[in-house]
Formats: sequence, structure tokens, C-alpha cells
Amino acid sequence: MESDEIDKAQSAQEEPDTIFDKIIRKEIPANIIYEDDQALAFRDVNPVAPTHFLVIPKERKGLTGLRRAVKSHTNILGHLLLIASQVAIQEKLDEGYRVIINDGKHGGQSVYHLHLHVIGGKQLSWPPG
Ligand code: IU
Repeated sequence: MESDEIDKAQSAQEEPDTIFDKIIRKEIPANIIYEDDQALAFRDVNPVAPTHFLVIPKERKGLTGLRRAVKSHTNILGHLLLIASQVAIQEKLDEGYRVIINDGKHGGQSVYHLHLHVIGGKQLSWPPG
């Protein structure tokens, strides 16, 4: 396996409540760097770059992953991208950054609550593995 995350993704599956719901409900601590009525951004506990935060919808509304997106999710999907951009500015990622959504097993998804990864703070390489 390439990493713990990819390892975890092999067995991860959709579930009614994820670790992110506990973060949203403030039942477990997270380093929250942005919050509004629809979205939350917090630092990833296992950063892959000097800056690595996640942007998530507060209400999952069926969005366990991007593959579940339907027309009624249009507004929240747009909002999450906008927040990714605004928090990247807040984090002073002036030289650029990358936004990633891992979907499913091949995508390396380990938590089934839609989330955008925003990584930056160094020169990133391409392509990802
Ligand atoms: P993935 O795309 O589903 O693999 O991303 C899940 C991310 O959630 C991953 O980068 C983890 O490090 C991160 N994470 C977290 O920030 N806090 C947690 O309590 C848990 C996972 I569990």
C-alpha cells in the first residue's frame, strides 16, 4: 500500500455518522479555521503539505461522496468551492494551492462525508499517483 490513507480507503464505506459529524457537533476537537451556517473548514490531522485543510458541508444531505451529487446539491457544491478559495486567501496561499476531492476506493476516500482537501504552502508535483 502507498499510504495509510489508501489502506483505509480499501475498507471504508458509507455510514450514517462519520468522524466529521462529531467534529461538526464539536464532540471531538478539531482545528477549525472557518465556519458558517453551511460549511466548516478545519486543518487535516495528517497534513500532506505545509498547509492542508478540509472544507465540508455541515449537513451531508446524501453527499457521502461526489458521486452522490445531484442537481439539488448545486448550491452547496458551489459554496464549498467558494469557501475553499476564501480560506486559501485567509491562509495566505498566494503562490497557489490545489483542491482535491477523493471519491471511492480508487480515489482513496476514507471518510464518507463529502470533503474538499486544500493543500499548499510548497511547490506541488504532478501527476498524483
Ligand atoms: P479522504 O479523502 O477521505 O482520504 O480524506 C480524509 C481526510 O480526513 C484525511 O486526510 C485524514 O487525515 C483526515 N482526517 C482528519 O482530519 N481528522 C480525523 O479525525 C480523521 C481524518 I479519522
